[in-house]
Amino acid sequence: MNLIYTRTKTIQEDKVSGFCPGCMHSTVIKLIGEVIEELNVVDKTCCITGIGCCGLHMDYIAYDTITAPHGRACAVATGIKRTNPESLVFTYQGDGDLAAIGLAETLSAANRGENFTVIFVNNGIYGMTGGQMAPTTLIGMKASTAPAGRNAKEHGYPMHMCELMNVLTAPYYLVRTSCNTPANVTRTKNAIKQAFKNQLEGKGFSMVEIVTSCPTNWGMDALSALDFIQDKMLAEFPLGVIRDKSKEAD
Ligand SMILES: Cc1ncc(C[n+]2csc(CCOP(=O)(O)OP(=O)(O)O)c2C)c(N)n1
Repeated sequence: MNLIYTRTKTIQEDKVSGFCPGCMHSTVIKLIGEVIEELNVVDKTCCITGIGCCGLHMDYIAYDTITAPHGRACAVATGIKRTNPESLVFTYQGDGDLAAIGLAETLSAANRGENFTVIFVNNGIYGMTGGQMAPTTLIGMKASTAPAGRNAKEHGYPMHMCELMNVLTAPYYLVRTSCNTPANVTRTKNAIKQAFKNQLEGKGFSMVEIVTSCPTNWGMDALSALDFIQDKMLAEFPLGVIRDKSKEAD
């Protein structure tokens, strides 16, 4: 029999994922691991995780991780990358971590054009703490802190992080993908690989925003959550390359 797939060695075999059914953190972690392995940089990779479900994978991956205080992943990554310029450094953050408590650190690192990669897992809600409203929660979407649904007058509008960064001069590569279909999973892997390659070539700051689901806190089963991504999340957060400086004329 031909071997057509093997599990990435960056995920330890004897550990079991603690993610809820339908949670896409495990998909994204697998993709990151495959890319790290394909680029042959397992031994020089350091992941800075945010606080939240996004940090749960640190127990079962085979490359180095550091957990930053809530929201401070980009500040910690700045220090790690500047002192270890040969390492592949990336942050792995949820929307609460990256766009709420960590907004200043995130935008400041992007504005400085730090040479690391941000993997931003946007599930539209605070996952770990029980479904509080995040900056990316959709209008009308219920959250434990907005039981009647988000309304713009009281809570403001969903925040588009790629577009916000796109007004800054420094960022090199800004892309939004999803994992709701097999084709989008492949696109996400390609985007992560491109972002990591940019860093290894010293090009500066890249962010891959991945629109995902949180079936548990959305109050849905995993399949309904896929429909919700397609119909609602992607209407608010359109997929595509927002900036790619490698394609710009000199
Ligand atoms: C300074 C601080 N404030 C609040 C918390 C509580 N807290 C833990 S995780 C979390 C939200 C995480 O949500 P998100 O970043 O969207 O990640 P997810 O769990 O959805 O992956 C919060 C508010 C904390 N740990 N530290």
